[in-house]
Amino acid sequence: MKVLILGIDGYIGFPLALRLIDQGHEVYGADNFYTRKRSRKVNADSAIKIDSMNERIKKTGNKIKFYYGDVSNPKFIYDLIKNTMPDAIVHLGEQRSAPYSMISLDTANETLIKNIKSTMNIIYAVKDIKKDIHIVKLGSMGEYGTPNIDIPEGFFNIEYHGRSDYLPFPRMGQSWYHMSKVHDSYNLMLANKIWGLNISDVMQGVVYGTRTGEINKYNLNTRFDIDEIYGTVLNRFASQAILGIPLTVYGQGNQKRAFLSLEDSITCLNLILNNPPHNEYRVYNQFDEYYSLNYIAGAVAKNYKSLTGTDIEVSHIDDPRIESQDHYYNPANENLKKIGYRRQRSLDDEIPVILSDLENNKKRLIKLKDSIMPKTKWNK
Ligand code: USQ
Repeated sequence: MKVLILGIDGYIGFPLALRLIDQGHEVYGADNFYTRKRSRKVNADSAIKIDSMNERIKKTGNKIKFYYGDVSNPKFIYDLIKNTMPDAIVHLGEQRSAPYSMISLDTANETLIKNIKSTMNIIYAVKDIKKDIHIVKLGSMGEYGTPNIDIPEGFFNIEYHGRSDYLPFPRMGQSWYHMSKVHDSYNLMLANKIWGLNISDVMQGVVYGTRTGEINKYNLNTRFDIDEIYGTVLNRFASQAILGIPLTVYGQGNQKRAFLSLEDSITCLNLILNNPPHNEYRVYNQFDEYYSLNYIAGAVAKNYKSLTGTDIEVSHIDDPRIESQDHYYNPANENLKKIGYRRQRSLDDEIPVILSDLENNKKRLIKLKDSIMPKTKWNK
């Protein structure tokens, strides 16, 4: 397979590239190093040192062909697709932080406009240049919000006033970032309806972890963010434990979210690439299990205690976000199981590995300490 990864420098993009080259696929990648730059702008950085893209490519034996550019620029995307003529495009190249999108009108507009534009660029370029390309688009479980009913995979049967239909499930993102992904989903759905494009729309949960089999094999790290803007919850809790500061559960901690390890995320994307839809818009809810934030904090504290013998405090701080604190949550994830997904790494497999990797990077963590406490508030 010829695969073009947009956002190849990111947390998911780079390990996915390693998995694909290891399997003998032809890998092309694009990035404008936006996350590296934005992260420095908020006085943060990857807590685990990562190589430059040149170094990364060299260490893979020059198996990745890299293009520098911005996916929200239509000319860049058209030229890129004409030059590479891939079988599949994995679009991971969007602004990926919910807190970043909530800082100001500028960052909200930047997130909405750039994210929506990038997906539209891909839709039009694929339609105009090579209609059978499989578009794998990274969406978010957060597109659904937290409704008081079960969450299906994209669509559901509904009866209303005596009539019934199979309709898109309501999407209720809780940040401008999540809303940008909601708009992407509707745009992809329409692109399939009018031009028959082959689309896998991936509603991914919160990813945790520092490693995959190929990160170990090639000895090449992926970035790992722990700051209030780019760090996600479990990765942040693990770094707080290593720094000896109380874990920052926002609000009551009964909020439930869907989670999966980095290894499982890469395996799922690989399965999706190997099972392309034909003239279909297909939705996958990509997660392994769902947990409350209290459970996640407890799992980090428990693993920290068994590694070090030391207790770590779990604190409940004012929730900077507007989100339900205690709610029903029951999302489905059958579509990935149907194409062969089985969990490879559980929470208790992965947390000790994360803690040990972070312990080895403690000096970097100490430098990032000031970026941890949340400053971005939804209701400001
Ligand atoms: N949270 C805490 N303490 C923290 C950080 C977060 O309690 O120190 C809570 C948040 O309030 C939220 C939950 O943990 O309820 C998840 O927050 P997060 O920052 O880990 O994840 P989120 O902002 O939802 O976004 C992340 C990724 C995004 C992806 C999404 C999947 O940044 O790209 O789309 O996870 S999902 O959460 O399913 O929408």
